[in-house]
Amino acid sequence: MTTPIPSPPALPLVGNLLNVTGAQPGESALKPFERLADEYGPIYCLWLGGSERIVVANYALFEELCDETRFLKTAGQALEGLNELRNTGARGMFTSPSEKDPDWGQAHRILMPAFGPLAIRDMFDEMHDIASQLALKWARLGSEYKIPVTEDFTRLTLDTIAICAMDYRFNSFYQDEMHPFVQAMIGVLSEGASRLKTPKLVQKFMYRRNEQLRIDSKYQMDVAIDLVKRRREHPSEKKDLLNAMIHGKDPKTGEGMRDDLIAANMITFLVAGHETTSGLLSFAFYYLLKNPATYFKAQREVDNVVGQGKVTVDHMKQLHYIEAVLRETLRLEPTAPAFVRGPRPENTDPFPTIGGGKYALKKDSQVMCLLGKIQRDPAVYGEDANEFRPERMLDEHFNRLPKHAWKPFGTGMRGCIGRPFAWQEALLVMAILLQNFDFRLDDPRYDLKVKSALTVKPDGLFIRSSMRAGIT
Ligand code: MNH
Repeated sequence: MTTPIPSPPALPLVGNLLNVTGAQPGESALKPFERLADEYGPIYCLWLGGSERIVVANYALFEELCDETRFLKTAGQALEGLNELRNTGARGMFTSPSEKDPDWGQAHRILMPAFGPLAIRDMFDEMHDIASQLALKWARLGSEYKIPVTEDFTRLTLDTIAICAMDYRFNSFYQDEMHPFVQAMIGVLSEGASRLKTPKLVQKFMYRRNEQLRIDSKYQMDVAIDLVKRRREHPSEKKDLLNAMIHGKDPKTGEGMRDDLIAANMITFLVAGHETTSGLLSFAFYYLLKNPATYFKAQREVDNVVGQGKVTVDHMKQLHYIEAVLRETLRLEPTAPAFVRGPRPENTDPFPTIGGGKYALKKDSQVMCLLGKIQRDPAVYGEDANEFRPERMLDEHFNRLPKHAWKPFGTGMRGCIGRPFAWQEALLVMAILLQNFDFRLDDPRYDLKVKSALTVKPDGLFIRSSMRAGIT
């Protein structure tokens, strides 16, 4: 016998929409979902946009969902929505609805080595180049400059992924106006975020916004296709993601990728590869500056490991405390704050369940995993689960956590392909900045406020820097 999944009362037409749209300014868009978990428990069910959506908010249930023999990434409608936004038949890896999709399989097999440890190591010098531009900017502007942390980190991560992926310089540090491609990308992303809150029927009548969306997404795709064509006409030896896609052959079929698929994936990397990492760096600075003991430990580690010389790729694996800081930051503030799992379609069990058989699911159930709750589960992290304590993420503890207790990069076959990329970039930037500057909050009373689009970032966070003595 199964138990019904708890559910807040739904209204006619809008279902539970009003239960989940109540985020206050400064709160994550997922905060209302977290409050519902406090009220209804670690699993509950909502009626949204004409379909059922189950939400899971503790570790025990999440652990079951991570079992790849029973569950997999699904989000049929939501992912198709994102594809429609891009206005292209070709799907990038992220928005592919299924690992059975041949385009996903091909891209996955061709790109795995291009995102592997050796390839990422080769990208270090370019990452260093962009990180130095940021350090130079902050040095030149001096302590009078009220650093808009998130904006400057977004310039950094965007320029980094663009140069590493396709040898293109946005030069975001040298202009106030964002590059037109970036403006189009932001247009598509923010429209996508606001659509999550708008009923489908209403969307149909937003003529002006729909037209702008069409223009932005077409522009994005045109630029990306053009980049592919130009690279084909003017080949280069560079080991970047674009060349990996242009020259790579699928080991399974022997085939190469189509141009529209290369373009769609290029856009995917630019989007998926910058907001999340920028949020990570911004939150890390917030937590370090709010917890000075951790800040000094991190700074001391950089002084011990790197000293006053150039930060090199071999330093990266020695920055254990900073690595723990980044892990703890993503535990508390997973910048991609949720993902969706569902029963494996090929499973023969016609009655999938969750909760050790307690709750019945449907074959096509979509279960949203609320990382912000799961990664703060006191059953795993103890009573101080809400506190920033990087020590608990040092290797000796981290490696002993339950297998799925830390999943900011997703899980299973469809987990984040860019994780080694993001990790190297974040470690490098932390090292360069802590080595060269002392930082403080612009307003010591600032308490964390967040802004969500498709990802989550701090809102209104400003810091000040001063050059450290003895360092040029
Ligand atoms: Mn990334 C998938 C988080 C950096 C490219 N990424 C995912 C998923 C999460 C995620 C979570 C799984 C989503 C789901 O199950 O629906 N990603 C992050 C975070 C960071 C990040 C928190 C940085 C911090 N991601 C990057 C970078 C790139 C990238 C950098 C590219 C350069 N991510 C991807 C791609 C996928 C993905 C591509 C889809 C992989 C697949 O479906 O096979």
